[in-house]
Amino acid sequence: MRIICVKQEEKSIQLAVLTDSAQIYLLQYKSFLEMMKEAEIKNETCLSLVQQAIQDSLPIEAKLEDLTLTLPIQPEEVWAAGVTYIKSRDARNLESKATGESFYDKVYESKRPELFIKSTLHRTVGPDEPVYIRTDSSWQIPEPELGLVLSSKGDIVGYTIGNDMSSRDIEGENPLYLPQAKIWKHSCSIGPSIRLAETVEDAYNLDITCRIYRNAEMVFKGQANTSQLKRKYDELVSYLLRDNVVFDGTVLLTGTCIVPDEDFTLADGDVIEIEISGIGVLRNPVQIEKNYSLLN
Ligand code: DO4
Ligand code: MG
Repeated sequence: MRIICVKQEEKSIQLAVLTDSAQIYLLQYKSFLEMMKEAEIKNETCLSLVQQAIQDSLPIEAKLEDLTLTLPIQPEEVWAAGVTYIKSRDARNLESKATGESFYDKVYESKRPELFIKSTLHRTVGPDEPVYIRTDSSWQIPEPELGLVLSSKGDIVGYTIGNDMSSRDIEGENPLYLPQAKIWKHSCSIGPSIRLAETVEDAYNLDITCRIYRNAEMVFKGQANTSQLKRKYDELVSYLLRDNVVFDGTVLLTGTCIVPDEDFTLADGDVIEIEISGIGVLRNPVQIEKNYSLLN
């Protein structure tokens, strides 16, 4: 059972459910957050609200491909975990030209995970919206990641796909530059759906595929599986909750397990596709923002 958000005329949005048999039912909620609130008030799960709604209505005629989807949730904050897969640890060591035991080696093994704030709602885009590349970086990649959709108490209510767009040269130059290597306008995308947690059989066995196209030709393809994750989701969430304020609908990205080759950098006009089994395909074109301001 997947929740999508459909863009309708006059820019209004409508929540809907996509069943495993590809039927689409409109829900009475304007947003995932509104549905979460109602589930909390009624002391029910989002799944039971959705099941009741399906029972009481008929699917719409339109197919998924006929609809314009938008962000499936409007998260106030998107957080991310780092160096949770061996692939990421090795990539960080390479880009920072680490010699001997590095901070990345240490954090991969440490009890405390690396967590950082990745994005806010206004920096985050949904399916088919452009992600931007920085104008002051010459080594940029998408990071395909499984996203946990959380309640304010830290319950995992669903799973989505996230793209943690990253600048490898800025990150590699100095780890203190991490916020600049990770956060800028349109540097994060989320979607296309949220699979409700109760409908995921095994969240540690999800295939992740990333494809990048340039002039309609595939220039990169990488595949991995969440079984390769070094940590547990609850462990990441428990550190996020420590002495913190977590909003309903916070998305926590769980780290990248796919990294393009060393000589690859994104270019204006590329198209990124990230697919996770049971969630869908998050597709975003890559752009340089037209009205950027570079001060020096
Ligand atoms: O330490 C840098 C960030 C790593 C990251 O974003 C990841 O592993 O996905
Ligand atoms: Mg990442």
